[in-house]
Amino acid sequence: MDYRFLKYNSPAQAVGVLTISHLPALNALSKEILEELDHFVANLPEGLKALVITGDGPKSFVAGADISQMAGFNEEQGLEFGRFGAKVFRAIEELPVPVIAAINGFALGGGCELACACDIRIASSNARFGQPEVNLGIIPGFSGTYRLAKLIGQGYAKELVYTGRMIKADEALRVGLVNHVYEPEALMDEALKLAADIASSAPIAVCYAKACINANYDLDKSDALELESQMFGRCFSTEDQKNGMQAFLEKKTPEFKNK
Ligand code: CO8
Repeated sequence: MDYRFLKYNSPAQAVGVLTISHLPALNALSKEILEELDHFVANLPEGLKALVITGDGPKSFVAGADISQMAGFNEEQGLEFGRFGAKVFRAIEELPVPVIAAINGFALGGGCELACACDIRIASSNARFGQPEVNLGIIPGFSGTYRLAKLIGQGYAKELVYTGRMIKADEALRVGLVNHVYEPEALMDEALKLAADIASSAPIAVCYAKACINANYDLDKSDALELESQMFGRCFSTEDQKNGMQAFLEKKTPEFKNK
């Protein structure tokens, strides 16, 4: 598929950067962009071990879902669009590789929800976050009522969702919505450093760890702990575990083969 709204490049081995690009609408998510994202996550580049998602330009990560497209929706179209967005974001959340959102400006509505579907969020100091849907007569529809509340707690999520208030990067950091805040010109370098650090870890182990942490959404304590034991055990069937432990014992740097 040729992408019109997505740019992909691989600036370092096993690290990819996916840029959402629709500058005239501050990278707002249209149906077409969601379709491209859907295709991208179903056809992940081979050998990828960490993915960075960002928005094009200095001003916006993603300014929400495309309001001009949604304005004329009826109930059925709203449901269909909401379900499609939720499916795509879930696929991002469940990718076998970690995803870092490098939030370079507005992350509003569907943009904030996209960031929440990523594993790790880092932001530039000019980033702005919010769920302004109630000011448009709708609610967060791409799983924002679910993931935002899981991430920052019900109380703060409710305040943001009920008021539509925008918060700055320092507040997002304080409430745990993002892990780190950097100056705008440093953001991508920091995202790439983090991605490279992740990519140097044993990929199967990272993938299993992600699956276990994500499973906390669905499983009760006993099942979650059992899943962790199962995945822990499965690590011992990999060559990477043998190499990793042998390298430690021989005081060498391990070379992981993703096997
Ligand atoms: N959709 C479409 N176009 C947009 C959007 C958007 N979300 N955001 C910005 N744009 C467009 C503007 O219309 C404008 O276009 P034009 O130049 O043609 O007038 C251009 O981008 C630049 O925007 P502004 O001139 O407004 O730039 P400012 O710097 O003055 O303001 C803001 C930037 C604050 C980001 C402002 O543009 C804004 O408030 N945007 C809307 C933010 C918003 O409400 N987002 C939530 C959308 S709803 C949503 O995401 C729901 C997700 C779940 C959907 C479920 C389906 C049912």
